[in-house]
Amino acid sequence: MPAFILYGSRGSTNTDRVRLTLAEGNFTDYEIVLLNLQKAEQKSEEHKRRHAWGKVPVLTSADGFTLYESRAICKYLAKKYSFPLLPADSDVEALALFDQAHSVETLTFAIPAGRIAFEKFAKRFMGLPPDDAEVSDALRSVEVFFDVAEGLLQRKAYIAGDDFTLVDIYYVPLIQRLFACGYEDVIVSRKAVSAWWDRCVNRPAIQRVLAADR
Ligand SMILES: N[C@@H](CCC(=O)N[C@@H](CS)C(=O)NCC(=O)O)C(=O)O
Repeated sequence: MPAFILYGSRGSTNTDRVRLTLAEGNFTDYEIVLLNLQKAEQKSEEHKRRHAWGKVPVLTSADGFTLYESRAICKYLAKKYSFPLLPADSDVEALALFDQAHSVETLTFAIPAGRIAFEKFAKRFMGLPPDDAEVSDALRSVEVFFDVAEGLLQRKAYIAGDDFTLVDIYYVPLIQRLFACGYEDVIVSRKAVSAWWDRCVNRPAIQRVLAADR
């Protein structure tokens, strides 16, 4: 029996965040069950017992422990299986800087980047046109975000400090969406951001996941 089941869906950036974390931890003792979001399988009564809002990803372990929210799952996995993706518990300042970087990613980057991904990527599969005004507005926020990140990344190699951490992984799925939607300039036009992105995306574990999805 695998250590846990990961309920996810194909093309889900939130599921991919967890898959990338597992790949970085070199952890394979799990089963992935893919739900079809187009068929609203995530809203079934069975799945809503795992996730009250009927979303993916969700992790359920053999002993009945259930957890949703992609970043909470990633952090749980890193702690439980000692993936070298978090500062040491004894380094209170590094942990605080990790939490700071985590909040910035979730609240300042992922919200506008997620709006772009929804308008330009997800809506295609729903047969709906993008709302161009919504895309322009979100793109402006993402540009401003990376203007600031450019300054920070001139002084450190990774987003939370000198080491690659979970927070760097958190960015990968939505930056990939920006590339897929034709907005790669947001990254490649900024020297330090672009170098950071190359350092992250060229990691062997990340390359393995991306290659599997091609
Ligand atoms: N903040 C949540 C977001 C979860 C989420 O919105 N997942 C999407 C797939 S990427 C989903 O389940 N969408 C289907 C729905 O909302 O019904 C996380 O990080 O896990």
